[in-house]
Amino acid sequence: HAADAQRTDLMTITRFVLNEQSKYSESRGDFTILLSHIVLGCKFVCSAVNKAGLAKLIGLAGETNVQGEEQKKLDVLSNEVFIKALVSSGRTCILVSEEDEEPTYVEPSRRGRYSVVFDPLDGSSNIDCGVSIGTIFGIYQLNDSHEPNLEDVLQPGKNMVAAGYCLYGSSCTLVLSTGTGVNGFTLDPSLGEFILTHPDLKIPKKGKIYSVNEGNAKNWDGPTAKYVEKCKFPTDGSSPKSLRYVGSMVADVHRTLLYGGIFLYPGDKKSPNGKLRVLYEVFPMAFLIEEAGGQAFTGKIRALDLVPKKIHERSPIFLGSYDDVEEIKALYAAAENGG
Ligand code: P6P
Repeated sequence: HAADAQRTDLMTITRFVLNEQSKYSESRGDFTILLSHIVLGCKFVCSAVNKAGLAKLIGLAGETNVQGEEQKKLDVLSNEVFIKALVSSGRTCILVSEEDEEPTYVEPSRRGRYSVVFDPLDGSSNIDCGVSIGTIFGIYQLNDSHEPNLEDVLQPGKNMVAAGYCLYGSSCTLVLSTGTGVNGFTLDPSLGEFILTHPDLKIPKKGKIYSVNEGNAKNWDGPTAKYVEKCKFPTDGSSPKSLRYVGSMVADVHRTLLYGGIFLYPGDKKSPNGKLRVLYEVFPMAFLIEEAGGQAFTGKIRALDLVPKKIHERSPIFLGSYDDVEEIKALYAAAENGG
């Protein structure tokens, strides 16, 4: 009867989070309400992404975002859906989106205690060729009801109360942590519900995969170049690592979380801070990887200790299996000490 029990005992993401939050006596269900609106946004984007090719949603919207990249209609749509869903939850006060140059300050009558930083459709340059893309989000909580200001979101990632991503790939998978481990939920389209499919995810301590854009090798600094060289030509008699690089952060990080290994987006001579954004790419992924037992490093410090100065600032990032990140930390430390 175990199989029957499982089939009828559907652990949806809402039920899972309610169970988790009910452990905190002061919880009034606000976080659960906020999360249900994020989930609504993910369901909408999942549906739109799956129909994009048919609904001719692809193609340029003509506008450009803060990155100067041309926005695709799906970007614009996804951003609007998430902003509206988050405001209508009545639980947010500041929203920072990769698509908007300025933060959105929620008007007082609809304000709540949470700030959400998010990339509504990361990897969007891959939309037209059908490669997996995703939504990434991080959540900060204001600890009192002061007038929200930029300082409330220029916080180190370790102050986040939750983080997650939704991968729009062969299936639609939402991976979430509220600070007590990592859990994965897969959308069952027939129910329109995210069902718990990956309970208590832990990243392998060491992996056999490295994930980096080798096309930037010419500009890498010493420690990154040395590390990648060791992946390809190990000196300890071990086999070379495999290279897997999708070029869509959510896809590359999801594979790293499940299979182990290391994902690198280093800084280089051309872009000393790399390409990935601190608030809504580096922090949420670092939060999840650490909660799953891995590490996330900027080349100088623990990624979650970084204190951002601007909402769209970038940072180099090396994240993944504990032992693999430890190796590149040692190379940066040696370079620091003139090694
Ligand atoms: P590159 C996608 O545009 C993105 O922001 C991330 O999703 C991805 O990890 C990275 O850029 C890929 O960048 O320079 O390797 O194409």
